Amino acid sequence: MAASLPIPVYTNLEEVYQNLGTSLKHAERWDNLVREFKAKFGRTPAYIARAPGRVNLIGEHIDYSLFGVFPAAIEHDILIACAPRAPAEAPGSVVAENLHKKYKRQAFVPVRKQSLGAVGKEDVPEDAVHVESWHLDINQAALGWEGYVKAGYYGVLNHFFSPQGESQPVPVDLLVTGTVPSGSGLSSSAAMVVSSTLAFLAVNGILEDPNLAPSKGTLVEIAVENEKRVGVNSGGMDQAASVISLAGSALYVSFFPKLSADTIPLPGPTATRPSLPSATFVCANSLVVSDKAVHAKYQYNLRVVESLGAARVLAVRLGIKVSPREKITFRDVMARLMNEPEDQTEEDVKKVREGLERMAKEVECLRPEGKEDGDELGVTLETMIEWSGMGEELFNDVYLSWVTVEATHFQLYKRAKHCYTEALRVLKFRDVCLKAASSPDAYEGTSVFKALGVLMNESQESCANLYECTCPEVDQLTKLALEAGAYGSRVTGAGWGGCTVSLVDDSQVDSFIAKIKANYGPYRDLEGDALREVIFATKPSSGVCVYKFT
Ligand code: NG1
Ligand code: MG
Repeated sequence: MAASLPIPVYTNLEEVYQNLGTSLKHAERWDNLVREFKAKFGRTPAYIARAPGRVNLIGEHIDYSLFGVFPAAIEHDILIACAPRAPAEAPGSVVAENLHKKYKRQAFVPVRKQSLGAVGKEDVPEDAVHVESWHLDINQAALGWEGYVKAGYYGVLNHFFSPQGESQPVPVDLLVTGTVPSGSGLSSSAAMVVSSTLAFLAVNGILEDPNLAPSKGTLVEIAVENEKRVGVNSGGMDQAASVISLAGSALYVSFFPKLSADTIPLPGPTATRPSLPSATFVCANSLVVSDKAVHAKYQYNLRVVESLGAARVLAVRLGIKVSPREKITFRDVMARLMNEPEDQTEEDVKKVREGLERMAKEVECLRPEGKEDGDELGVTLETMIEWSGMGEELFNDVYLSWVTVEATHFQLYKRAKHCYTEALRVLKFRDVCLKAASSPDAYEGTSVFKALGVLMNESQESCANLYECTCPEVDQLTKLALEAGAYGSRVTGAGWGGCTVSLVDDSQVDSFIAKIKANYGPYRDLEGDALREVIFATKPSSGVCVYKFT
């Protein structure tokens, strides 16, 4: 199981590049980081922690309904060079620099704080005991770059250093550099939080202590927890992809009954079959910023509410038992109907597939009677509450008290239909990859890539029409991608802007990019590095690693 593997710590740079599955083209960036660290802090770093961004190949907006998704790490990453400072400094104090000129030097010191109950627990009872925990100020309203560094540090402090204990965190100098574009759906935030978590684990000797070193899976859990410190309640896909991925493979991440992840090789030439056809994923940024802080966050939360509301109504319609305050998910509804299939073994996955096929039909019961298409399918809040069988007060308390939702209509049918069909597409996509890996004869020319492309296009259509998480620019980019010869093209990440991902034959990548540049308005004036920043081919990269200077 990929999640139980240890986090790789290399002492030889050649091993790092090998692990990245790419050539020495990264060497210059790593050398430059070391040079700059020496110039700023007067000594060689002790470690460099690396965490990549990710592209989601298929499986959009279903992680919070507990269905498996299929991301891959990308070559773009965050690197953090770090070293301990003289122990006379305040325990755990940090001086953080960023190679990006826009981001200014920051210094901060974690403090011990008394709080009620355990850190992060809501609804603390009156008789809760006071506990001490480490605290760092993170201004969620005006989040600076160092907020992500602090978020990563948080979990390390509170998991590994008791505020009263004898062992103290070391003072640290660190230098950050990154190539993951922010606000583009490629998860720069997860890459920042994961690399920071990793840097603090390394510099405090935790990674090399056999009694303390967390597995990759534990690092994912800590990073998901840490990301909440910057105000995002994410599903875990981004952190799992950044941590667990292996070069050349995608990651099948499942969340039911708990988070687990398996690397799945993507079709392409292998050592024994070097002549097999090869295709590449190309990310193209729509340049519409997917602003999680304002518009997209509202849309995102509304989708979560619609999904939960639809799951509750579906459970009622299908006669499934739900306890009064339970936030039942689409996955739970199916699991109860089908006797708890868990996608852990291939046999289970088969059962899940059957379940999904059934659910794609069962959701028809969510259509308001007599109404056929378009927004007509939406229901008012009053109708949703009536259909849920819960009283208004209870419904508001369970489903609406944590979020601001001002929608006049809730699209129960469309969101449910997207979720179950998208989850099924993920399993089909996974199947195509597994078949290609076990029997290269399945290729027959480029049929493997065509099959993946069809699933990507169906996903795009569902995201655009059923989940309504795209925007005109994203839809236009995917259309242009197909015209430029892609096997398939779709929105990736939360949507409402951000990036698309297209599957393109290796031999056509350059002409593909040239065609998109010529036809997508916002790219027309971009050349050289500016163009390479917004549209680029990426082979699946490997997840985190740490380089230790000896
Ligand atoms: P992005 O916006 O790409 O980071 C978000 C969520 C994911 C998932 C996707 C939609 C966060 C940190 N991540 O991804 O968990 O729900 O949207 O598939 O919010
Ligand atoms: Mg993100």
